[in-house]
Amino acid sequence: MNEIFEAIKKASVEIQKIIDVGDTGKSENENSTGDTQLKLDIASDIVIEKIFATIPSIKAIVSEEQEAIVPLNEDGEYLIAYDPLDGSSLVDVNLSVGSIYGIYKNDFTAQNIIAAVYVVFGPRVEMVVAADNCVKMYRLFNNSFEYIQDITLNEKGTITATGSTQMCWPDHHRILVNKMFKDGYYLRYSGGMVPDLHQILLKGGGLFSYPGTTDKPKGKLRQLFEVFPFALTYEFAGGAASDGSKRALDVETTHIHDTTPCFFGSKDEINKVLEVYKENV
Ligand code: FDP
Repeated sequence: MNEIFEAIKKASVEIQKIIDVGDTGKSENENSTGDTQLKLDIASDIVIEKIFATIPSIKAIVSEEQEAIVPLNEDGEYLIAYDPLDGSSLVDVNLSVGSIYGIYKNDFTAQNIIAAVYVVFGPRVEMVVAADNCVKMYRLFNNSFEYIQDITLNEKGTITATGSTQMCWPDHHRILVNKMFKDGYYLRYSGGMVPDLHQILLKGGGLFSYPGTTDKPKGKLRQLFEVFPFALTYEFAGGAASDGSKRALDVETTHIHDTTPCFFGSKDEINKVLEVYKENV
């Protein structure tokens, strides 16, 4: 799998250059989930596909920005689902964005994800690799990624980050979040899944949630490109991930662009979610 991690590093160096100097405007296209694509989304997607196409061990890829699976090598062993530039609504205000990669075997299902990588493009570029039951962080220095540290979550954290608008939260979600504030949790939500989850991982723990809402009962975040890669990362870091009633990595996928409500955190916070949600899901 090392050649895949190396390919992601190479793509990330290119994407950083595109973010630095590229046009941050909207394109005229929509992706399969109905989001208007930015020119940067499309440019990043092209970079990744080109680089992955040179790796013989990759059987097929699917991008959050594309409708269908792209076959690459019949004899390849790995399948990759990726979101080339997540959090694109933050690009024009210069907040951090990121790329997310889920590496699967056999088929694109939660049971078959074996590794995950995300890259944060912030004041610094950091890459986090979840593989072989551990989570390792690297930082970009002069076009090369250097190992910085392993990441492990505490049993309980101090941060809460929750998506959508309160107007669309179900009552039990409001109860959960209010309880966390009463218990002293800090609100930390930038609106970018990658930096928000990265912050919780590096600060030892907490909860990131994107619940099912009145306007999006199945949540907003996509299973293959966003939820499963982070679920694996949180589990490998000693935390947990859920859809509100079960382990996120037990969620079934019927279509590559399926979404699911999702919760990622330290074990203590995920237990709180399950307690509050058990009466209501
Ligand atoms: P964005 O729409 O900017 O691409 O993946 C979608 C995402 O961002 C996540 O990065 C982020 O966590 C979430 O949507 C934010 O959604 P809300 O604005 O509804 O909270």
